[in-house]
Amino acid sequence: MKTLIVGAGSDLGVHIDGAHLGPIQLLNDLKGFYKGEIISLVQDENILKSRNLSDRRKNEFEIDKFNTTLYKTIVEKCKDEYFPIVVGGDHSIAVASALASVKKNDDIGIIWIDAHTDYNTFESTITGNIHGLPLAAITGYKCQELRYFHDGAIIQPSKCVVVGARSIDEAEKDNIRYAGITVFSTEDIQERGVKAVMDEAFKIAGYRTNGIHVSFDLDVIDHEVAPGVSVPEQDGLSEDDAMTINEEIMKHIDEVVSYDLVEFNPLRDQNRKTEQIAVNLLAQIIKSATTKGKYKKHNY
Ligand SMILES: [Mn+2]
Repeated sequence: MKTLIVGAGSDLGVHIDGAHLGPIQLLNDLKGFYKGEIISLVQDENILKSRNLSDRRKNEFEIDKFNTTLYKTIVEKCKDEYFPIVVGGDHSIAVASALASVKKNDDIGIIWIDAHTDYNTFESTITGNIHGLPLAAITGYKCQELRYFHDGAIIQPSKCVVVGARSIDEAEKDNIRYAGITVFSTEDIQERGVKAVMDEAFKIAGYRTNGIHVSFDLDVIDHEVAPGVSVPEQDGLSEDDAMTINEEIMKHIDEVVSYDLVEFNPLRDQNRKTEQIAVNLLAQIIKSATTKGKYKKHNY
C-alpha cells in the first residue's frame, strides 16, 4: 500500500516548548530511507503561545485551527488508498489524525500507547494542557470544542484501549470509568507480558470494526531511556518492550488503518536517544505498511 507521512509540528497542546520541532528532525532522518510522499505541516510561528498553567483552555483556538488543516489534509489525500503515518507534534494532533481515519473508515477501534490516558476534559484538567484531552475528544467524552471540524462518527469507548499508562489524574480516572474505555497499565504489561496485552488490545479494538487506529506516544517508554518528550514519566517501558509493541502492530498491520508517532521533543532529548528510537519505530511501520494489503477483517 502507498504510504503518506504527515508531519504535524505543533506543541500548542503543552506548556513546554519543542514538540513542534519533532517531525522536522525525524523526517530529515528518514530522508534516505523513505521514498514515499510527505506533507509537512508546522504551526504558525507568529502564534503567541500560552504557557500559563492557570489557563485551562490553553491555545484552544490555535489548536483547532491547526487540527482543522491537518484533518482536511488527511481526509482529502486519503481518498486514494493511502496508509497515513502522522508524526507529531504533541498528542493534541491525534484528535485530527484519529478522526480523519474515522471519516474514511467509519467504524474503527483505537489503541493508544501512552504513559498517560489523555482522558481529561476542560472541566477536569489540572494543567490546561490540551495534549491531556485528545482521547476523551476522539471517543466522544465531552470536549466537543476539540472536534468541531469533524462531521462523522466518533470512536466507541468500548473499542478504545490504552496500553502502558502509569500517570492518571484522579478526576481522569472517574472519566475513564464513566466512559468505559480499557486501560492496561505498565504493571499489567509487567505481569502479563507485552504480547499478551497487545493481543488483548487488538481483540478489543478490532471487535466488529473496520480497522484500528494506533497512536504511539513516546512517553510510554521510561524517562531515562527516552528523555526527549515534553512530559517524561518514570517506571516506563524498556526500549525492547517498545519495539515489541511495534512488532505486534506490524503482525496485525492488515487490521491497522492509520498510525501516529507523537511527542518527540528534540529540545529535551539527550544524545539523540529518543530520536533514534523514534526513527526505528517509524522505519518499521513504514516498511510494514508498504507491504500491507487492504484491510482484512479478523474474526475475534
Ligand atoms: Mn499522550
